[in-house]
Amino acid sequence: MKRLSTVFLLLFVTLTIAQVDDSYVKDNYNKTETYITMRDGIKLYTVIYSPKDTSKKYPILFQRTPYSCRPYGPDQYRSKIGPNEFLMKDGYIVVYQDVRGRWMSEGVYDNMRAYIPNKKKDQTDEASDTYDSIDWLVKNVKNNNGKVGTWGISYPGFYATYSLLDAHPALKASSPQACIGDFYFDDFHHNGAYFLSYWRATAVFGYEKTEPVSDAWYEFPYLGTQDQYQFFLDYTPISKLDRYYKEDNVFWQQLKEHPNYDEFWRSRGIIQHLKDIKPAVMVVGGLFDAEDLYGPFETYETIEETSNNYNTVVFGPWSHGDWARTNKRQAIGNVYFGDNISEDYQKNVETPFFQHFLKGPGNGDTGLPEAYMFDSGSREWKRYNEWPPKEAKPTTWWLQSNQRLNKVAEKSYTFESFESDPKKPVPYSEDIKMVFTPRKYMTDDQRFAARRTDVLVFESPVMLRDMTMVGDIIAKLKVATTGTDADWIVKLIDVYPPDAKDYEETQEYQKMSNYHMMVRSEVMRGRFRNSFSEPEPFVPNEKTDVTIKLQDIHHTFKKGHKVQIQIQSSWFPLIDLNPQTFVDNIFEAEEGDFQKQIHKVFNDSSIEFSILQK
Ligand code: PG9
Repeated sequence: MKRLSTVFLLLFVTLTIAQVDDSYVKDNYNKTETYITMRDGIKLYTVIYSPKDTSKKYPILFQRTPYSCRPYGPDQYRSKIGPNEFLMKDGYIVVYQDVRGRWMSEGVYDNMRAYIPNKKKDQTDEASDTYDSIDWLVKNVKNNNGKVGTWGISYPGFYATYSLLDAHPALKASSPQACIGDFYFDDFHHNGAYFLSYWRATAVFGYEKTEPVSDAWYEFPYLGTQDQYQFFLDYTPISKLDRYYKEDNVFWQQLKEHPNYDEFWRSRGIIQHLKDIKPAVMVVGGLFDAEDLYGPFETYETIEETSNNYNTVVFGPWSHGDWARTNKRQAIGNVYFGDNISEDYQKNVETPFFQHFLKGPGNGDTGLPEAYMFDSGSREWKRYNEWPPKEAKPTTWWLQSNQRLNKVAEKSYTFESFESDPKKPVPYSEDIKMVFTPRKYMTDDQRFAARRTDVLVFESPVMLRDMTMVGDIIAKLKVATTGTDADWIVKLIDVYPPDAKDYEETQEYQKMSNYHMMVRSEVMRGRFRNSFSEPEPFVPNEKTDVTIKLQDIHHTFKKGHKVQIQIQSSWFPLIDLNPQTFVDNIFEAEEGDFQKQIHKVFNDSSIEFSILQK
């Protein structure tokens, strides 16, 4: 009986602490709701949380979002505000704003609205909306110290990047995190392949609203199954999905009408505009972020090339947005990376960054490194003076015959071949789950794929010593197909040794012994091999170059592990099916276009990467 009462007491105390945390904002901040008028008269809903202690001045932390500033209403408070709890308790004026055309704001939404350089007086974009908002905030919000920081994860990260363009002079620091750079290379597409796994999410940005709304005006279709592989196979050709998303889903129509990298997508990419950036920037991303990897790496690297501002980068063992959570154990799927990784980052990296530039000297002496990178193989953080490290040594390995991965090119080479059947595509995951957006596959075991006859496996000998791979990876494939179109997927895998121990997170009937951990993966839709805007068919049976860049990694392949490359031509339903017959627009392909084909990968194909020698 005694034990039971102890359990109840513990439960009561825990709940009380949780409630204290939940009321922290209401107890320490005042909430003000207002509309800020933009230069063209459109009013944007803005909510301001100001510290109740008015004895001092505070910087403003500002987030613009398409995902709503909920909860709306004077007496409804968020349980947490700002990038993390340390900053929340350190005291800032925290401001959220519904971007133009979303939720309680007026105006018409435009997905990834294109930036307009040298805007005329009545022209607006997200840069002018941010400028006008910051200008109003610093002039009208009581007790602000005249300094503003912006931050956001994913789409809000895109708006944080946008705040750097035509930046207001009060903007001193910005942290774009998992920031979308370009919807043709982030989220909805990778290198021309449509991410079918995002299909349900199209609803979020598909429907236009005509007046301010405080509740969602869109809904997700009920699909009646969690078996996404079978569901999307049954809805191939992809035009069958029009049954669910009709003409009123504007974004679905745009995706179908723009299969190539045309002006519609190119104009919406923000990377091209990142020049002569003035505010301090700290880009943050997850090494296993399934949604936005291109964006944060390209944002950091482009600003590094084009600007002289304080510009740093942080990549941890995180999937999308993990760094903003407070999970004690940091794990992704079956793979555990360590304890308190996100909290340590929030306390010792993110908070000092904003404190320095918004409350402190702001001279750049933050004590933080240029690049703070987690090694997903050795499970440790490393500090670098540049990214990628200049001491990294370029290396080439070859996809040799009898499926070996080797440092030496063969004198004479042949090819490996496989039959690619659109009726039985290679799954991207073994999970039976209708995802909203993909996540877990980024570290999943790839043995299920290795055992298929339509997946080629090239494997190194057992590593005799640790080898740290840093930066991006370039797969230079030499291929041929009996068809006139094909997708090429390259997966870099860390093969664990037989004695690897399971983690708490390792799922039932899964073993870390010989685990084939996905480290990085990427697709190239073959029609775009020479140009993303001008697709080209393959000439059947003609040896052809297909080069694929895999996004940066920071991973030690430890002694006793092996390096493995897998190559396949479908990845379903992460991406849509390539009919393997060249058609103008795959969104309009018909049943008869989907044909089995034989693909070849020649053994003078190679993988280029960089390593840090011990
Ligand atoms: N980049 C993420 C996303 C965008 C659009 C649809 C679904 C997800 C994000 O903003 O979280």
